[in-house]
Amino acid sequence: MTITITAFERSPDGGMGLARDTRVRWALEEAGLAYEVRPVSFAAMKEPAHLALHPFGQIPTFEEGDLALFESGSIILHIASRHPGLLPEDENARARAITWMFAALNTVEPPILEIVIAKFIEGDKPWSQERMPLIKGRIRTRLNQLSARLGDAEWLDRNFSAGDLLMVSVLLRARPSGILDEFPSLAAYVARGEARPAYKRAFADQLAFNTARH
Ligand code: GTB
Repeated sequence: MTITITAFERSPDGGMGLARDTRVRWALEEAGLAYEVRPVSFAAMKEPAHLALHPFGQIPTFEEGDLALFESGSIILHIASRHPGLLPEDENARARAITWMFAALNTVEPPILEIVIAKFIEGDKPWSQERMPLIKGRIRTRLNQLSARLGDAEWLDRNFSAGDLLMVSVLLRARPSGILDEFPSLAAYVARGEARPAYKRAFADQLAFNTARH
């Protein structure tokens, strides 16, 4: 059965890989699965056909046969649960890897998203600059804690897992602000993720997609 995901017709980041289809592409590449990408415009995202797939009118979505999913974390958990390479066999190690997936999405990504919102959506508001130190402080707290836990390990829990895939994807969104580079061990962790052949393929494909004519 063909796997089809959706992505921005043209990502506002011009192919920097920061939109959430990149993490799904990466998981599919790690699992060795072929897939197709359907571009969706901002207008089409809010139309009934896309809303039937994604109730919040966003990307990415995932379709395979009768199954349609939204939410990048759920899509990656689905891929990782059915294909080897992204979750350990051992039950407890698997539960810990899934815990890191949730930690990436629920604990580390929210403060990082705040800075993106403050810069790009609320940048013209009079209070935007005043909020910046607070937002940066919250990000630094999380990255301090994460870097303390990672220590000098290669990955968060022994072998690379979907937990690392999501954590690296989330941390990448902190790089444009310069905050990631304040934490050399996390910057090196992200670089290890980016060096994986599956990530490189996913990144190159999204870049080509975002610079192509559809
Ligand atoms: N929780 C959902 C998930 O994990 O799948 C969040 C999905 C989401 O936020 N999708 C965004 C979207 O469709 C794209 S990724 N937005 C359109 C809308 O809501 O109308 C967020 C994103 C957008 C742009 C950049 N960028 O240009 O750098 C990066 C990330």
